Amino acid sequence: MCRALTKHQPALGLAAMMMIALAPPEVAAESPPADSPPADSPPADSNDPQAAEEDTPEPPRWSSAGPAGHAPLGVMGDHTHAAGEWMLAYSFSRDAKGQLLDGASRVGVDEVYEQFPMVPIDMTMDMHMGHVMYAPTDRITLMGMVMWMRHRMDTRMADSAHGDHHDEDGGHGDHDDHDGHGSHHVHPHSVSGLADAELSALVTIWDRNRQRVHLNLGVGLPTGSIDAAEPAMHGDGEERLSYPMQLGSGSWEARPGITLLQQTRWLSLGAQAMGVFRVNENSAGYRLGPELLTTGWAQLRGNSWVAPGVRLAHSRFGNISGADPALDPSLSPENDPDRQGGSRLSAHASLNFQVPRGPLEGHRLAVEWGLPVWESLDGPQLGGGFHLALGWEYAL
Ligand SMILES: [Cu+2]
Repeated sequence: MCRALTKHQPALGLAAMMMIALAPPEVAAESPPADSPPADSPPADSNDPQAAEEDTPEPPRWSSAGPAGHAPLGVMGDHTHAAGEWMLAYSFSRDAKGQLLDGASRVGVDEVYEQFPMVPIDMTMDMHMGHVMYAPTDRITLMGMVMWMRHRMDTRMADSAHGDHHDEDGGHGDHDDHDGHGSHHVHPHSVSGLADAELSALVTIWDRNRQRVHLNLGVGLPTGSIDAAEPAMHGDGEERLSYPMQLGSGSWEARPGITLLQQTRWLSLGAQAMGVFRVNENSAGYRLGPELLTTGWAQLRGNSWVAPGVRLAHSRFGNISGADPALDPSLSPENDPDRQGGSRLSAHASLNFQVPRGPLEGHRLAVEWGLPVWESLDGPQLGGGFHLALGWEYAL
């Protein structure tokens, strides 16, 4: 993990700069560098809220209370808990993709169908996630996440056979000679099951002046399947589904990150940078590329029931190293290890609700909706679409 962190030092440097940008000048001057190792115990002054509270009428510490105390739903590991607190959460999310991109340019299905006998047209990823947090101390919060996913994809393929439409008429892309209806059809694929689970520790390294910084030290567990298949369309046996359809990475993963939080009277602000690094090659002979996710958000405080927010998220994901021998890259771009990477900037709008009193006091509901605003993909690859998430959270 240390090597991974060093490799992505620019991202952590960016995160540290964002933290300094968020901080008032006099505080920035005395801020420790973001990568300094956590001390054995928090500084005495930040550990004694009463002493600090006497200086200023407003609570000087960052607080997770209220609907803006949790980030927009799409940010994981955004907040920590006080010693002894548990949190249970469930969320459902849907990510849809429906546009073929090559680089930043859109490409038509017909165009890609001239190169590949099987072309992805759209994809839907549904996720049900259960999520537990527990804080053994004020400084450390532990988190576990379990996910169940369903992936669906529609592909255009030749009517004649799986991957041999060129042979039918003896020419490349000669389906255009037909009237466009007889030569191909849309075939739905679907797979569901457990995805990769995550265990992580959130370690607070800075907590004063309504600013908080914590490290996200996560491990991804290879609980999701990487050999999902469907019955072969011609002949007996099964055909393995493409890389994006698989539910897991098959590798152990290091997921280091850093989260910066700040509150003002009217705003809750945050930024997070996180990496996903696959440590080992999986049993199918490949390793998914590294991912680097950075996001920043702002939410309105001031209402005890609801906090609207906006969020920008950037992700950079690498191509696959190695290859699954069961996937033929000439059949579909989804089977090609070198057509999986890219970057994406997306914009999200969110609403967080919390019940401030009564029998349901403390229950939180959240919704987030987002769209990609810029994408560049090693394509042809599916992009576009939307993200929608609904969630419930309860701390006890
Ligand atoms: Cu929590």
